[in-house]
Amino acid sequence: MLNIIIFGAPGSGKGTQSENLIEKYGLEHISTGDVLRDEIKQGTELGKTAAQYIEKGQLVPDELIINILASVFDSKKSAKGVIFDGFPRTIPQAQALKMMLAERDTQIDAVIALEVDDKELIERLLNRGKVSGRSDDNLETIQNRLQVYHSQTAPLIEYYKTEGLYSPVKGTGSIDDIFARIKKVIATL
Ligand code: B4P
Repeated sequence: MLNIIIFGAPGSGKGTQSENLIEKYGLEHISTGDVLRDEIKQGTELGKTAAQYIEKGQLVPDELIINILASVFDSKKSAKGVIFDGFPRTIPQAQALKMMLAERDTQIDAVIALEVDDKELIERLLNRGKVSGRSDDNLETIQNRLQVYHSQTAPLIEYYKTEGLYSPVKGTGSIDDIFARIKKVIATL
C-alpha cells in the first residue's frame, strides 16, 4: 500500500493535488473536509456539530474526527493505498492515525507538504468563495482558519520531520508544475 498525507494550510491545494494523485496512482481519497460537509448536507448529529465549528473557521474537536477515522478508512481502503487530505490537523489526530494504521499492519509512507504563503492562500480562498458557496470561504473565517492552522496544525511539521516522513514541496506555480514536484517525491519512495 502507498499511504500518503497531503498536508498544507487551507487553500494550499490539497484537494486539487489529491485529484491528480488519485488519477495517476489509483489511490483512494479520504478528505475529512468532504466527509464533514457530507454529514452537514445529510443533517446528521455529527454534521450539526461540525457546522458550528466550520462556519467559525475552527477545527472540529479531535474526538469527533478520531471516532469516525477507522470506519472511514475501512470503507475506503484499497490494495493500492489511500491519500489523507486535510487529515491529520493536530498531533492527537496524527497519533490516532498511526495507531489505527498499525492495527491494520500498514503505515504512512510520506507526508507531502504544500508550501504557500498566507497572502496567496487568502487570495485563492476568496476566489474560491465566489463560486464554492462554502460558508467558510469569506475573509473573516479565512483569517481564523489560517490562525488555527499556524497554532494547531503547523506543529505537525516537526512531528513528521521527527518521524522521517516530511517532504516539503513548493506549492506555488501552475497546478501541473506542482504535481510534477509531487511525482518526484513519490518516485523516491
Ligand atoms: P478542507 O475541506 O480540508 O479545506 P481546505 O483546507 O480549505 O482546502 P484545500 O487545501 O483542499 O484547498 P483546495 O485544493 O480546494 O477543510 C475545511 C474545514 O473542515 C476546516 O477549516 C475544518 O473546520 C474542518 N476540518 C476538516 N478536516 C478536519 C480535521 N481533520 N480536524 C478538524 N477539523 C477538520 O484549493 C483552494 C483553492 O485554490 C481552490 O479554489 C483551487 O482551485 C485553488 N488552487 C489550488 N491550486 C492552485 C494553484 N497552484 N494556483 C492557484 N490556485 C490554486
